[in-house]
Amino acid sequence: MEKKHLIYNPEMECIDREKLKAIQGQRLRETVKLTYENVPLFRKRMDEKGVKPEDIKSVDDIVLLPFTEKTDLRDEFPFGLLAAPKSEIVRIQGSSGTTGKPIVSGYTENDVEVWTEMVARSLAGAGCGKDDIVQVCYGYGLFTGGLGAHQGATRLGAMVIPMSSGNTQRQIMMMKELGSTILCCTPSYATYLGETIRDMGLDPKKDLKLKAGVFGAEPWTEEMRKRIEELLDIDACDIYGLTEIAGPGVAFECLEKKGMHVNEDHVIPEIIDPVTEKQLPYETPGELVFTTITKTGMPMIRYRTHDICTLYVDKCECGRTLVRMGRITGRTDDMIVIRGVNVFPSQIESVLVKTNGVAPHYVLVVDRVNSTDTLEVKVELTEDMFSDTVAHIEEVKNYIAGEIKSVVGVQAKISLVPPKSLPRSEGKAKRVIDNRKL
Ligand code: DLL
Repeated sequence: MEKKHLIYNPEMECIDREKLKAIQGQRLRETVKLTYENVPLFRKRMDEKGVKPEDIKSVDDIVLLPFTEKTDLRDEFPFGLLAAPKSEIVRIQGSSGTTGKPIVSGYTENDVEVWTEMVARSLAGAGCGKDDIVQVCYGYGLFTGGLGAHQGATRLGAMVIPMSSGNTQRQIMMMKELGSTILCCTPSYATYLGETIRDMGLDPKKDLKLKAGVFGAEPWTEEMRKRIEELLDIDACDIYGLTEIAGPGVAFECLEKKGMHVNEDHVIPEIIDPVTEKQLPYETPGELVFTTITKTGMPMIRYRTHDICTLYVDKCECGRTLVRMGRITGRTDDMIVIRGVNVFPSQIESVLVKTNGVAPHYVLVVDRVNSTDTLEVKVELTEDMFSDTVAHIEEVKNYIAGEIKSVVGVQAKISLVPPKSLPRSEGKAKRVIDNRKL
């Protein structure tokens, strides 16, 4: 059957690529000037490289610019990277699961507008319009998922049900009673919802009105897509984003489901070799780097996402000319995403080194049980503690679980193992065993 494609902003989404390049060049020049004049760290880096804003003449000159890293956001926390006066910032959003200083980004009214448009495009890509009922089960709060999807759906004139995350029975009841047609949540939660719906004896074809889902915030696979589509009888589309750039909507899939269109009139994507830091051509996998070209609050120049993927430039059947990014196939750092929460092994290590009775030898085992990500922390006891009472060992276990929950934001199973029982490696320690099939 011929697919009907809804395009929110055809003028931009289907733009001639030469015209797009010219717009990108102009916007890049403005962003570099704004950032150079207002962000001391960026000015210092540019000066060190001997590059002046005037040297940036077209989008191809982007390679002259310095990179920005997540650590820069931490070091400059909270407002050091703002290019606008604090009084112009109307929203703070933050990233999940970071220790101590979180990653936060400040958005001006303009930035919220840009982001809203990007999500509106994304939801339209999955077939959402004014008559739809959008159930948002991404968390509302600092995390960009809930508010982001909410804003985009509102922009389309759809009816929004701001459920936020959790409370599965209630989600299903509302979905059924209100007749939700579009579902927004993480792919793992979509699977769980689907399985629960089936366990309850409901038949999505008869009992629900869902037609599509917009799922992201964590890596997923084609197999998961098939499973979700079967369980819920819907089209499942991928959506990508990150707090530092604009939350969900940086890139989105249309109903062709052949990769996510990057909103290139707002962000310039690049793929680089993570070691040499050289730009790579289309269709070559590498690390994804973004430069924002319409943001005014906290613009990001060549922000290294550490996500690995491939960009494709061939035209999509839907008519959009924007490049598409394939699925995220891994990361160049050691970050893992557990139930949508970004977790770094170093955060867990920071808890373990402060705990009496355990040695800093540990392994994190990540798995997916009944569609839910699980985390097991295996850590070695010290010789002294190994011969201690069972009650005392249990106390240590509970303490570690509590600390990890509060620092990382994820419930973990703690397994205390005998001294020297975990494998030692000669090179870089392998801290993470990810058994999820990605
Ligand atoms: O996860 C924003 C978002 C919300 C995207 C809702 C989509 C839907 P952060 O919490 O800052 O922002 O985490 C960003 O999550 O660098 C990726 O590693 C991962 N990620 C996000 N979307 C996808 C996706 C939100 N579709 C980090 N596929 C990113 C794979 C994803 N990984």
